[in-house]
Amino acid sequence: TQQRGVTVFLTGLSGAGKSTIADALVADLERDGRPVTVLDGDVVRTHLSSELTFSREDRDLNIRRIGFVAGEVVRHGGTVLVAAIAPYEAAREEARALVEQHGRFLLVHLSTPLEVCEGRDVKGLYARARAGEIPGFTGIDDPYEPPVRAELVIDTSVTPLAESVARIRAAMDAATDE
Ligand code: GGZ
Repeated sequence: TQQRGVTVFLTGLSGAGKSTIADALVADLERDGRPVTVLDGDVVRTHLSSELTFSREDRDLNIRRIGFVAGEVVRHGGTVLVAAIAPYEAAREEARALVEQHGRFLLVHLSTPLEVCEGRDVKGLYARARAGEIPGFTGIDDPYEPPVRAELVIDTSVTPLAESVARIRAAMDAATDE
């Protein structure tokens, strides 16, 4: 029988480690000959959601679109990796519902503290947000609602990358075996 599709949804602040873990997980999956569709917030906002702002309504629409695409891929047994801030609980649960019609959904909360994300400031966005140049920046003057029911919670300031990847792989294997 065809393997059951699965979506791994990485949620967390900017700089929490979503893209880093996504890249490492993709390499790990492809080493095992398992193709994966990546829906990264940054990339989705270039190709699928280019007209959207960072208002609550637009963030929610962005996550709804991601959930729809993920559901379509999972429907055919595919593997999807989402990396998006997705700050609102209701939108994440909508995405879960869209995917769970067709397969498994694993919400992974990257709980890396704001202080650490801001300290990393890879793209200098937090500095710009603090300076008032990016109004409505998540964690600064826009909310992030911590997930109520995440399958995994990983703080990347204390968990090595290889361990994060291994924990997610184990959860994926358990989910698709059932
Ligand atoms: C949060 C913002 C904002 C605001 C631009 N708030 O770390 P990055 O830079 O490279 O990735 C972030 C990305 C967030 O897009 P998402 O699609 O994941 O967000 S959501 O799920 O809320 O729709 C960040 C950048 O866009 N960025 N302005 N105001 N992040």
